[in-house]
Amino acid sequence: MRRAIVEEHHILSGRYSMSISTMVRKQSPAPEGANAAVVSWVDEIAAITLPDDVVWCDGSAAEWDDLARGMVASGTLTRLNPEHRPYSFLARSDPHDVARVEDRTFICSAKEEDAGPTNNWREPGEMRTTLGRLFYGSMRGRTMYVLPFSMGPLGSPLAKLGVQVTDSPYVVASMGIMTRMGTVALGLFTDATEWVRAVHSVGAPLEDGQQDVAWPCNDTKYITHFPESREIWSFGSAYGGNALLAKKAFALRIASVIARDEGWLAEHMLIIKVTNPRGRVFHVAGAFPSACGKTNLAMMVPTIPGWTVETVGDDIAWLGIGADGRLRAINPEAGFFGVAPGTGFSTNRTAMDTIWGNTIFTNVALRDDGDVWWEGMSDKAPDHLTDWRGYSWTPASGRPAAHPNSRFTVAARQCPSISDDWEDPRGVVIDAIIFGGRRATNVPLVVEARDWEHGVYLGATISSERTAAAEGTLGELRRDPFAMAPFCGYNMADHWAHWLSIGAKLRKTGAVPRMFQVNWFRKAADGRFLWPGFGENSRVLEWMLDRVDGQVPAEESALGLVPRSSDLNLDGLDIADEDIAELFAIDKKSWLAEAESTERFFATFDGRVPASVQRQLAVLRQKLG
Ligand code: GTP
Ligand code: SPV
Ligand code: MN
Repeated sequence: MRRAIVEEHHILSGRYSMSISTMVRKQSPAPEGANAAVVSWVDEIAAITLPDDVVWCDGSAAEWDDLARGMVASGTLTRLNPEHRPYSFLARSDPHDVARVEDRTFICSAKEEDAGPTNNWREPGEMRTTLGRLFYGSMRGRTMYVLPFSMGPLGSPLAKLGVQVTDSPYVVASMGIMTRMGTVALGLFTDATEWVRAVHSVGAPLEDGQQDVAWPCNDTKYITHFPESREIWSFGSAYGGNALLAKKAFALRIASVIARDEGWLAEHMLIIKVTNPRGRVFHVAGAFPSACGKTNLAMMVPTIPGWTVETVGDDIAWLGIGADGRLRAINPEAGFFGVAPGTGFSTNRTAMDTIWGNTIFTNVALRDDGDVWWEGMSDKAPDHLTDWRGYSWTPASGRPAAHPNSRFTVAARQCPSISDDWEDPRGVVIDAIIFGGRRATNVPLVVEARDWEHGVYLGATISSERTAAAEGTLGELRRDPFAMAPFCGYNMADHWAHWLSIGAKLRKTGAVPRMFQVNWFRKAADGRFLWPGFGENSRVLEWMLDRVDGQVPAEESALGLVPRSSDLNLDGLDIADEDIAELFAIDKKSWLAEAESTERFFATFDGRVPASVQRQLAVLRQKLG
């Protein structure tokens, strides 16, 4: 792949005989002792992208400060008022670069069927040609930063190493928060290390003397993955998962393929530690599609007495079977890239306390006092703001002040609810797995799977209303199996088969976690949410974990096991009986239609859906009667 690109650019440039070193104007030497394979890869990429300079990042605070100062000088960042938000910055992106671009995200496996119908596949050779053209000289006039990083606690047997190069200082600063990056990671590379290579360019080379813009990017975008060679090439965007390649591109798309090959799971899941009033500790992993409540559940403050929830991770979990035969999980990330709108002291106090300082905010609104604001931070909007695009804003403006996908980037260690075991190199033992989605209708507040196979069916059939986390039509219902539709690097039906095989192994070791489906987002006919959500979701956690603990019986329904009406703890909650009934209502006609749609969805996999998953659909229809 890399060779193909190197040859391609030589052909394009007509400079076949020119040596690599003469093409990069200036190159800071690699740190002493840097792994030779990493060094030669960095040289190769520099020879393609032709940056003015190459800088190896050490991950130090001084380096971060320098970068931030540079970005303030160049207009990329605005320093927030330190009295309100110390050491914090606001970035305003290009208005066309505000979310993941799923239709520009490609899986370039050798075989098309290995990408499957939920991914955009491109023939690897064809994509190499395209990338060769795009990346040739794409970093001219800019600095190429080299970021060695570890996903997972340094040295954990479950962690994986990667190197990203990028020409965006904003990406460097963000990756410094989101991953364990720099000298500490570089020191872990050996000749035997299998590491992920990630190349990122904003695709905006600068001619000599050309004035830069605050947020360079390119209308042409390619977020490209080569699962077999564990490589990522991302062009044209500096936003979120498009550009922070350790996150979705590596820790999910590439890692899911590594996990399939090695017998573990890379999932779009939060991880929490929950302690019940009897002092029993549980760990729960939960898959919810983008902007459907992972960060909020990960940081929730229970409203019911005696329960505590602590945070292990808010977006990604790597799960494998431990030496003890149990399912164990690590959070491969070191920070949170959290949705700002809707985050306030009444909904997510823990997040508000986490982002007190040392935080990069992107596309939120700026208050006149130099602090930040977004919809949902407080009930009443300030009288005047500067909106996410830099325009003057008042409550009468009739448009959101913060972009709906505006985000905060902050270190996990700043989170007051961070769990003492969040960096346990062995991972935490998972007792329960939750699948959620954003469904105004049909899906009950909570359902327990009858067994692992049924749980896999529940995961496989998640549908959810589209959010602002990706470009697309808001609110449109879409299939998002395991909340992984945009993130599974291989055929989704094979992913279900892989889950079934993990379940079969766990059954042998006698330790199968319970599985549940939840929906915080069911709405009444008048459009309001039926369930108060946020901290009140602890009531649902209580029922689920009492089930795990063998404390309560459950009732059979067509969809799975549901709470007896007396078992869901509603003490102190002001909620109408009719709303509770509506939260658990199962409408036979809608569910038969849902089964119909599931059958059509399964048919898109050309016979690859595992028989056991197909069987669950037949069972559902039979139970609906
Ligand atoms: P990604 O980072 O995109 O993967 O999102 P996420 O799954 O972490 O979602 P997050 O917790 O950031 O929530 C997204 C939006 O849903 C925010 O605006 C939240 O305020 C809102 N939200 C989260 N939990 C609840 C809930 O229980 N009820 C309601 N009504 N809204 C919620
Ligand atoms: C998501 O969209 O699920 C996110 C944000 O967590 S991003 O990192 O942009 O993918
Ligand atoms: Mn996410």
